[in-house]
Amino acid sequence: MSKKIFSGVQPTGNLHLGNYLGAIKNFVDLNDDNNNKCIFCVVDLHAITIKQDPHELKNNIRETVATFIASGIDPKKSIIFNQSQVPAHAEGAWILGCVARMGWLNRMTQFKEKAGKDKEQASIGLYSYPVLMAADILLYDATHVPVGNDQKQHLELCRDIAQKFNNDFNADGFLKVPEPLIQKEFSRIMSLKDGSKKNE
Ligand code: LTN
Repeated sequence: MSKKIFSGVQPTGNLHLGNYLGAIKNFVDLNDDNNNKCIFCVVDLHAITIKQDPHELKNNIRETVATFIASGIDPKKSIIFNQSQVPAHAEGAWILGCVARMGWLNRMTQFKEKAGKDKEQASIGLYSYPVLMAADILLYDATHVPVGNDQKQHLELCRDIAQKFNNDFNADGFLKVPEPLIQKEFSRIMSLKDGSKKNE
């Protein structure tokens, strides 16, 4: 069965060997498999959940796409695009935000880590980040989403949202419930500056 694969990548800049081995190389393999239809989305709306310099962000978006192409993702075969250029992502996130429950989002461990001690000062965007991620995936009827450990919980939430939506509106199968593609675990590539840490 052919797979429709969706993945989002944050335009963080400073891409390094760890990113290549951890994610991009995997994307190239997925791109090369003729059974797959791949969509790679540079998620700038996710990036602005924490403060960004607009010029740097613009550069980072281009750098991310350039790295994809240089690494072997074929833009004629796979779709590479910029999230904020498609308004349906933000619109979908709003609608799904009315389906997702506070209790579900309160359990997201990444928010707890990123928000730190002072949750009152975290942006609402950072809190609802996984809802936007669900919109990304569900908009395209993706069948599979490559996930590393850090995104498993977010994909699980996306599945819950899709199921609740279909249930609430009595529309079985309207939103496709995506499956995880568990990424092969790569060795941790340690920083050359400090061998006890990973590059971020
Ligand atoms: N949250 C992900 C990026 C991301 C994503 C997505 C991944 C945004 N939307 C949709 C898969 C599918 C991250 O930080 N790696």
